[in-house]
Amino acid sequence: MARGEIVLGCLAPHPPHLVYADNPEQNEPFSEGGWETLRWGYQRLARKLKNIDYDTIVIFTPHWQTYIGTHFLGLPNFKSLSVDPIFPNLFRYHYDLNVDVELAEAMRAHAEEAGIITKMMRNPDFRVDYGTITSCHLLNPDWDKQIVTISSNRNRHYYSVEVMNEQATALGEACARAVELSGRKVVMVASHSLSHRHFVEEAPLPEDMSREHIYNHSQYVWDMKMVDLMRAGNMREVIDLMPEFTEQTMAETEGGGLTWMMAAMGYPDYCAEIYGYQSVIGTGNVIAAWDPNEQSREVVL
Ligand code: 2X7
Ligand code: FE2
Repeated sequence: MARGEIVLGCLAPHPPHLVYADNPEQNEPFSEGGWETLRWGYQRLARKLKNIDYDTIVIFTPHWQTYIGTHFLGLPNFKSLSVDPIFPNLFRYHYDLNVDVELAEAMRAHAEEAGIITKMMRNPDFRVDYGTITSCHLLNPDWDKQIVTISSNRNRHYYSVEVMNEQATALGEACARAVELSGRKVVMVASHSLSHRHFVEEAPLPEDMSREHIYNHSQYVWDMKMVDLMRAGNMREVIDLMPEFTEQTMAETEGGGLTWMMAAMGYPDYCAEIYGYQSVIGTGNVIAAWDPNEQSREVVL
């Protein structure tokens, strides 16, 4: 069997607002649009993905929070209605997703070998989190690929951001070993925003773009520092700065997604493809991709 490989890594934020603004048939609420900078960026990245040969999307989500260990979806199919607990007015999405259980089990086994506490989620009534659904929908609206979803263990809250960074690194390395031995071609996805201070009052019309802006300037400056390092191909420094960035901007990197993905990909020293940056309810969101293949790597923005 040929060695498996990670063919692309994506930083894919998941505000449910983006699905709401797209009006896909799976989502019940209706919108007049909004957040086009991010949605058009996603559409461009989704077109790139259509031209890449891969088997499985492996996604790490901060909205499946587990307190004892790291969990993996462990049944071939999950189908239900996902209602966002904070934005039920925006997100009531009928999902039907297929899981690459073999790869999920291999990742779990490698993680266990590395000393990480793990569990497979085998409850058929388990409701898949909106982070997974939103990022997967926007990256692949056809839902024609299998998925592995990995939960976010709350290391940050039990211990510290530094411990989160170390644990997510070990998990990323274990997942990379599992991919190699599986023979699969995999797209990795870290599903989260960057800075994460946000407004606590919703505009009467959520998609009223005259109300949308970043929460504060220091949050913006931090986000741009991180995006500049991504553009420069300096992911080692991004991960080294992670504890400070996460603490100062309440960043959603606290779940470990970007650290996990960068560890799995060996800290790329080539330029990230940037597909767009925009705020959603004041949070900072960048869509970025790391393409190990020099022939298909692009300067997007
Ligand atoms: O989960 C989210 C998020 N990460 C960013 C913005 C808005 C809502 O939900
Ligand atoms: Fe989130």
